[in-house]
Amino acid sequence: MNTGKVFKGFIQGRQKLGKSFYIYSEIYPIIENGKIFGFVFLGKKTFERETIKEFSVGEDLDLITGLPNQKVFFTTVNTYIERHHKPFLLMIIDIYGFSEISTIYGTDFCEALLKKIADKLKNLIPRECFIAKTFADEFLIALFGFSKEEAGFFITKIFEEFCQPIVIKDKELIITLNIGISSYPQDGESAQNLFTKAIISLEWAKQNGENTYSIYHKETEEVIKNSILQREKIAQALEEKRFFLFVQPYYLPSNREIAGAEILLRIKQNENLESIGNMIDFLENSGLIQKIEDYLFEKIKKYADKIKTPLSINISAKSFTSSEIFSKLADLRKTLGYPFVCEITERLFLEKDALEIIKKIKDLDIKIAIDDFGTGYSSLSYIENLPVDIIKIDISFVRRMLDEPKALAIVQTIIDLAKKLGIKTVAEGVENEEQFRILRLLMCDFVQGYYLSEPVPIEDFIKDEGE
Ligand code: G
Ligand code: MN
Repeated sequence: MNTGKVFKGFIQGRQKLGKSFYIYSEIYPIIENGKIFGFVFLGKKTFERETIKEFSVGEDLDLITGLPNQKVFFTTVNTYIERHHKPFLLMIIDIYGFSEISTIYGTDFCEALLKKIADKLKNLIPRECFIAKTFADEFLIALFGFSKEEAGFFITKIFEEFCQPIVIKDKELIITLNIGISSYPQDGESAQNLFTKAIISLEWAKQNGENTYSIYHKETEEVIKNSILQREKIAQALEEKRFFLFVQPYYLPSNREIAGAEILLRIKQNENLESIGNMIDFLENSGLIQKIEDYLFEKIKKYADKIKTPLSINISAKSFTSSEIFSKLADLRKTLGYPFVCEITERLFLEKDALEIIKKIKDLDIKIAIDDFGTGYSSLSYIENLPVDIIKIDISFVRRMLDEPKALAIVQTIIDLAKKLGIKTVAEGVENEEQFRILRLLMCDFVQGYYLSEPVPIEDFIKDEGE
């Protein structure tokens, strides 16, 4: 007979009156001819909560919540697989924006929060199931006996429970979650495999916003793997400072003089330069956009006294959900010394406090341009009520306006309307002489596009300006 320890640590129990107790336990499988045919439980002693810390050295238990850790979870799950071969679900629950909560409220608060969450989850899970915690902010649950079809019931219960605010030190907080799920035996044959699949599902859920869950599907794996690769690629590019500032001017149609210049970021990948424009959704959802904007602001400040042309800077609508952006913009405004333009897309108008945000930017003496106008959530009430300075007519209208009368009518109407409202217009993506001439006839205030200049490295732009 051969025995190997499966679990060593504390199991929490609850008395009828609600007082917790702990049992120090060791669980040994009894293995014969390579097969487990039973377990030996060694319950040693009960402890008060206060004394538990001395014993839980972190080897098997999570020090904050007292739950078993990931290692124990894996062993328990693998043992269940070996012993029962029965279906179950592996679930990872992640707290949305935990690092922000930790920045705002501090470590003590977060430890208390994790304990409360652990308690809530413990009360929710069926008795025969197993809960543990990773070293990060995720909880692991093995729903023994559950199939994919039965997952919905349990998930609903979790989301319902977490609609209630959690109270810590007089503060009320509603936290949101993401859940990733994989199932045995379809998605993997070991705890480790199932964990990887659940992580993939969790990533998928995270990309769909707060309070979402995802059950593993082979088809989503490719998408998620790509986005994980992409995130690593971008994080690495940031680390290695492979982001470069490019500048694309916009011009006065009357004399083709430069009126301003838009800053665009490019990532260098094996000698190729990639725009970040098509990754915005991804960058926003992965939280990388903040890091990139910080980098951008620092770089612009470095060049501030060398550039004579007024600058336009693209800012993601998501950035305005945190108030930090306003101090960053104020700082940049001070360094540049003139009212630069902040380009935002119509997505910002989906924020419930869009008006507040726009006013705050204007209060910093910064101009506002609506980028890619006409493709998102354009509404006449926005341009009537919001103090917008510039409208950038989207490239898709400019590209089609010579062939499609409707596109031309839209371009003309945007220009006329803007003029009546005292808003300037920039036509994006002007690629040829004909488009340029039409826009000049329509009295578009500024034009931008490959016809006049492609984006150029900022160093070259500065050099040209100096000549
Ligand atoms: O979303 P925003 O409008 O900021 O995106 C600008 C992007 O448009 C840049 O990546 C830039 O390279 C690209 N761009 C600029 N001018 C032209 C143009 O004339 N034609 C095309 N196809 N793209 C352009
Ligand atoms: Mn832009």
